[in-house]
Amino acid sequence: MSTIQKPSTHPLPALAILGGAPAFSELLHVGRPNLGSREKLHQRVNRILDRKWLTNNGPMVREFEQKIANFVGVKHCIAMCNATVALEIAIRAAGLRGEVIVPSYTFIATAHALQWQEITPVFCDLDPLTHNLDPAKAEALITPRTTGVIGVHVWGRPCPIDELTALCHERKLTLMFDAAHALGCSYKGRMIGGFGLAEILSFHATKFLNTFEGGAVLTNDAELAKKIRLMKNFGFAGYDNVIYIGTNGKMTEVCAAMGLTNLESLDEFLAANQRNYHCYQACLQGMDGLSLIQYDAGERCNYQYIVVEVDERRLGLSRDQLVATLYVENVLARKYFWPGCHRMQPYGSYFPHAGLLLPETEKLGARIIVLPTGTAIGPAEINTICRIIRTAVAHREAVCEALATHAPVLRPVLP
Ligand code: T4K
Repeated sequence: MSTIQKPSTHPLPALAILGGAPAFSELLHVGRPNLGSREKLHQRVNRILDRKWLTNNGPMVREFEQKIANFVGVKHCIAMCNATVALEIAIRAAGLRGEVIVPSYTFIATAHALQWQEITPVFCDLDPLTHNLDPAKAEALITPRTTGVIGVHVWGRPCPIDELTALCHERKLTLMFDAAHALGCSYKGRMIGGFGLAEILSFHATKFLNTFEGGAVLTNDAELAKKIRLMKNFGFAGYDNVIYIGTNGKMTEVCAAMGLTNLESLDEFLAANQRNYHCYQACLQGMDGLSLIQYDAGERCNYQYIVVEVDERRLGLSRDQLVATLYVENVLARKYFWPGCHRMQPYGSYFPHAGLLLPETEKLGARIIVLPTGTAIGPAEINTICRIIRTAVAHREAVCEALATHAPVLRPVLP
C-alpha cells in the first residue's frame, strides 16, 4: 500500500488551458467503480448459470440481503434493481402522500421518486456546515398536507437524525432516509441504515459498494418489509394472487453476485478511499479559498466523496473555472448537486421562486467541486490533480483570460 505523498512544489510545465498537453492521457472520472476479485465473481456467475436461476429472489440475492442486514445491524434488507425504484416503493409502502419535505441539495432521484407518484417534494434549505437538512427550516415547511420527511445523508455524513426523529415524532410524520451515499457510515456509533421507518441504499456502479446497478430498502419494521417485498414483485403474494399494486423492482442474481464479491473487498475499498482523502488533505493544505470537507473521525465513514468548497473571492478562480481547467487536463471533476433539484425540471417550472427560500442551497451549489477518488486512483494522480489546481491559482489571470476566449464545453463522456 502506498503512503501519503508530500505535495510537490514543482509547477506543471504548462496547463492545458494555456496550450500545454493534458496532464493525463486517459480520462480521470469521479465514480470509477470499485471492483473486487474477478475470479470470485466468475465463480459466482458460473454457479448462477449452472443453477439456471437468474432472478426472482434467488439464493445469491437472499445471501446478499442477509449480509447487508448483518453488516448494518438491521432486521430487514430488501434488495432492488436500483435505489430510485427502492425509494419509490418505500415511499408508496409507507403510505406517504400530499407533501414530503426533502432537501433540494441532493441527487434528482430523491425528488423524482416522490413526484413520480404525484407526491409534492417540498424543498428544504440546508445547514452550510453539514450540507444536510436543517431541522428548524424543515419544521417551518410543515403544512396540513405534509405526511413525511426524507432526509439525505449527503456525502455519507449523517443527517441530524435525532432532531428530525423528534420533529417527526411530535408532528406525527413519517421519517425516512435516502442513505444512497452512506453504506458503512455511522451516527453516534450506530450504523446508518437502521434509523427512521426505512433507509434506502444505492449500489450503483459509482457507489462505495456496487452491484452494477442496485439498491435496497433497510427497515426494522416487519410489516413494512413484507409489503415492500410484495410490491417489488408486482404485488404477488403467491402464484396467481396479487394483493397490492406493484412494480418490478427485483435485483438479479448476477447483480447480487457482484455485490457479494465486492463486499469481500470492502475493507480494501475503504482503505483506498481513506488514503486518497488524506492525500488530498496533504496536497491541498494551506490553499486559501479551498476547503476539503471533514469527516468525523469519531464515526465510521466510507470517505466515498472528495468534496471541496471553493471560495471564489479568496481563491481568485470560481468553481466553474476550476472545473473547466481540470476538464481540459482530462480530470472530469463534478459539480454535484448543481444547480439543485429546485432548478431542474419539472420543479423549476412548478416552483420558479423556490430559490428565494433556499439561499444556502443556492450558495453551496455554486461552490462545490467533487474530485476523483476510489480504488482506480492513488497518490500519484492526486498529487498531479492538486498541482494542476495550485498552478491554475498561481496563473489565475492567464487562466481566466484563456477561459473567457475558449471555455471548454463540459459534456458527459461515454466509454
Ligand atoms: N439518492 C442519492 C442521494 C443519490 O446520490 C443517488 C444516485 C440516488 C438516490 C439514486 O441511486 P440509483 O438509482 O442510481 O441507484 C451518478 C450516479 O449515476 C448516481 O447513481 C449517483 N447518485 C450520482 C451522485 O452520481 P451522474 O449522472 O453524475 O454520473 P454517471 O452515472 O454518469 O457516472 C459518473 C462517472 O462515473 C462517469 O462519468 C464515468 C464513471 N463511471 C460510471 C459508470 C456508470 C464508470 O467509470 N463506470 C460506470 O459503469 O450520476
